[in-house]
Amino acid sequence: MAKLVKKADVIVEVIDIRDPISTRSRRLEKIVEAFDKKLLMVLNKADLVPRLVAEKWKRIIEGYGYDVLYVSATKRLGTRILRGTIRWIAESKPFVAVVVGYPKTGKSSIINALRARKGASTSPVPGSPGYTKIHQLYKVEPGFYLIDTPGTIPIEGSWPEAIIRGKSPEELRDPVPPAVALIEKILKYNPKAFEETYRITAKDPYLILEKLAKNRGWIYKKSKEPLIEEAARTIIRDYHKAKIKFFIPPEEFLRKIRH
Ligand SMILES: Nc1nc2c(ncn2[C@@H]2O[C@H](COP(=O)(O)OP(=O)(O)OP(=O)(O)O)[C@@H](O)[C@H]2O)c(=O)[nH]1
Ligand SMILES: [Mg+2]
Repeated sequence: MAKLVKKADVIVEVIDIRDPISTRSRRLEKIVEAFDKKLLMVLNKADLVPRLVAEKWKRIIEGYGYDVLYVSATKRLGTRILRGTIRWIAESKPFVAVVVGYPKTGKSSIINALRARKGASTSPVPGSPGYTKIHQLYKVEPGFYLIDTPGTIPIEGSWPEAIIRGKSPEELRDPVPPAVALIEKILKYNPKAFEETYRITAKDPYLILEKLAKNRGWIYKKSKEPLIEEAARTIIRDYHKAKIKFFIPPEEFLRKIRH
């Protein structure tokens, strides 16, 4: 990561706006500061939160002295401004901006959105949909280059983000505990999240997993018990795919740091 930062003129850190504090990397930011590079923070998936919430998060992070934008890569909101801001921060051409961030925050989607005018192909690694595995250089326009990176920054702290972003859901040996923690977190901030996404009204995480498994027909052949592991993987996957709506209220963060 340090090598990559050293090579870049601008570092674009992609953060999931539903939970900016646990999806930003202080470690990355420190490396960027150590090399005295320019950093732009991009709060992505802004289509999933109310505009006012996006504005508040932007202001909070700006308060720490960073340049911040919020965008929706997939809905192409704010992406023109993003392109202009990267150009502006880089100051002169040619330049290379490297797009980094935790897995599944939407780095590749952002690059696609920035290159949209070219209508270019989107998948840098054929045969591995969704999972960026190599560093890939893209040209946005003459003199404006972007590097996509796999989500390989060491994931700091917080449970369950560290687990669910550390590996793909398929690779998790026991996906149930992190899924339960994720469900609890989501329910805390949006009690209707699972009703909205799966029409499941239950409020207990295990019941939600059971219901989802039953609804989808995932049951152990012999015991007829619901296959909650599969449901757990699905919820983690759908959370990454931004199918589950919730957000951490900025006010809660402000209250916490005041105490
Ligand atoms: N709703 C919504 N979904 C998004 C947005 N950006 C990305 N996604 C979804 O989030 C998931 C992950 O996006 P990617 O662009 O593959 O994320 P990434 O950071 O490149 O992932 P890795 O390369 O695996 O680390 C995909 O299912 C995207 O469709 C957004 O702005 N809004
Ligand atoms: Mg990617």
